[in-house]
Amino acid sequence: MDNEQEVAIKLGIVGNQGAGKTSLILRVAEKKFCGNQNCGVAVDFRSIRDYKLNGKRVNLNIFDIAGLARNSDLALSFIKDASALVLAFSLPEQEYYENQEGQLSEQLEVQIQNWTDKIYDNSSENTPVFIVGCKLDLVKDQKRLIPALDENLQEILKKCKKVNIINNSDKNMIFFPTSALSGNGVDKLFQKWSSEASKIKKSHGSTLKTKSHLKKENQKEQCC
Ligand SMILES: Nc1nc2c(ncn2[C@@H]2O[C@H](COP(=O)(O)OP(=O)(O)O)[C@@H](O)[C@H]2O)c(=O)[nH]1
Ligand SMILES: [Mg+2]
Repeated sequence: MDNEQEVAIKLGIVGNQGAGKTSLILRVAEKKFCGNQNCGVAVDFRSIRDYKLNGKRVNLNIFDIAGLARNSDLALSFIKDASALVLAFSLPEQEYYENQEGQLSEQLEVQIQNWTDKIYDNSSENTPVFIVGCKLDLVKDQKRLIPALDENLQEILKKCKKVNIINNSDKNMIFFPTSALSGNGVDKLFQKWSSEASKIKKSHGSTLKTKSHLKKENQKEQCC
């Protein structure tokens, strides 16, 4: 008989609608790419049972928080519940919005700032965050775009609220390029994502407070 307790790991994925979040999850959950699906549901929940992590079997519970729902209380509560988060953005969109001098547009900065604000205000302290570029297969000039994006993201993140970004140490980069179509980079990301989440899972629970919660408490203390 198997006496092993079932371990469930809560993961959250945020990012603008169309970034590629649902496709990323489906690549691992169903080992396939479902092209041209309409994945615009507000909060999508996906459970991956018996996922192999460090030789053990765990269940991954993933909350896919679509761009449209980013201000809803429900979406924010999923950010709070997750033990580790992915912030996804679309790679080919960056290539598309590049200006003639090859500089990347402000549009990525707005996205990253918006989501790091939400994560900072609503996640538990030190929640690991992975920045993930999706749809790598659609990038025409990867050799040029990827290092440029990496540099750009490092600059952008200096201006954002400080969240616990986990670097892509294998590639010496700040972000993880992936393709749900080819599967490139996806397994490695999920291994690291769930592994980081499992490390902080034990201390995860009602005792952990979000930063906005702590801010409110500090304000109360300072008050009369
Ligand atoms: N070529 C390609 N298309 C992708 C990839 N990931 C997502 N897409 C497409 O991009 C669109 C938006 O993806 P979706 O996963 O629904 O994004 P979400 O709104 O962030 O969940 C869909 O038409 C997907 O088929 C990828 O890795 N490669
Ligand atoms: Mg989706």
